[in-house]
Amino acid sequence: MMISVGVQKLLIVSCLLLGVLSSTRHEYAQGHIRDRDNLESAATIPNETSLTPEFFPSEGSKRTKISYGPFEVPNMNINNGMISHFTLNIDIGCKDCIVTWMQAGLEYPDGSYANANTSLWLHHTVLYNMNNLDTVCGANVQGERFFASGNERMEVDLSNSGTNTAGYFVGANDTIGFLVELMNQAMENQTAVVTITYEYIPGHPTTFNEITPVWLDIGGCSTSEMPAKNETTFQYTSPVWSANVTGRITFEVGHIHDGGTYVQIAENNSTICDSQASYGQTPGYVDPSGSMSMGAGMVSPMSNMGKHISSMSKCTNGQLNLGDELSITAYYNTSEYEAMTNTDGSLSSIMGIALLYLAANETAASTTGATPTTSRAVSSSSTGAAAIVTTGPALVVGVLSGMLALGFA
Ligand SMILES: [Cu+2]
Repeated sequence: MMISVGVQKLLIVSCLLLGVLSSTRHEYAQGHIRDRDNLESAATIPNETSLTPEFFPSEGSKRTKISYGPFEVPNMNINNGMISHFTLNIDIGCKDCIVTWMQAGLEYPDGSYANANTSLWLHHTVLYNMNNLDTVCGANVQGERFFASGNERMEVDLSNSGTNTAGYFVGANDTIGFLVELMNQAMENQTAVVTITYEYIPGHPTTFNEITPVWLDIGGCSTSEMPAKNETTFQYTSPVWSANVTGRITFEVGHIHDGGTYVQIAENNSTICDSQASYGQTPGYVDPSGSMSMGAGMVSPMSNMGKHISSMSKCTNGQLNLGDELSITAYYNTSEYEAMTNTDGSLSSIMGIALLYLAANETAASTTGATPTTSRAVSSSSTGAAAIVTTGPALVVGVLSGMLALGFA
């Protein structure tokens, strides 16, 4: 077995992560991480399928669908059917490339579709660039969270269908972390394969601006989970974040859980985006008949019963300047839409997140062809910034301090 020095370092980090994370049940929900006592590495070699690229063909763009797993997901009577996996250093199809589009999916090992109608949920997946700092939370979270998806599986269309020469740059030596949380609402164990499709341009064309991801969360930098309330309307607002980066917004989308209606993004107290939830738009997002969500013989008081969030609307414009104050508010109406419950019937916690993507240092007036920049956002809260670096033991320190800061004492 060939193990390079670099890989050995990663294995050390990986072991440390796994060792620390598996030692206790805890909540460390930044970036959607929630340990369910079963963190492990997806050891299998990912499967890769080439697809036809949709944007920037003149730049030699490529589209590839990568499968991760398989993951065994326990039945609903074990830990509410939830399981989490964290893998450090996954293959995303390219290095030294500009990623312009991403979308997650969930399948069975035979390639067939898995969703709420088959009682298998892509509860969350998150990608982290371990070599960068998170723009909003700095060293208080691990790495830079540049992609996330709930079961609604929204596309992250960084270039807005090829109308912006912009994308997320992945460096040749960047290490990508992959978190996935899966949920099984069936009485039997199920096996899932997570897919992420990436469209990218090899290299870094000089005409392309680098995208900076901005993760805003009702839990701020300490958690992504808040308690739900039943049969009522309620909302949570995030802490205000003062922008430490300038850029044109190319894409923004919210994430909430069932029971949620929309995520509002405010800039300097004005709404710049309402990301609205839609429910049950396709059969995958409607419970199979005889769902366990209501007992036999009970009549649903809600017409939306058994329907789950199937998409969130996006926004594709806006401008962020240094010092602009950003916040989000997640709105819920659990009278109208059924909130998620645990196996024992108690309410599951909810989330409220918005991901904004900025073409860094670009202004709204200068769209395509703007001067590219390699500057990165440096978080004002990143006192431990230097800890996360590309090589050596410092990476270990950085990851560990990031994890410890998540409060699992
Ligand atoms: Cu969530």
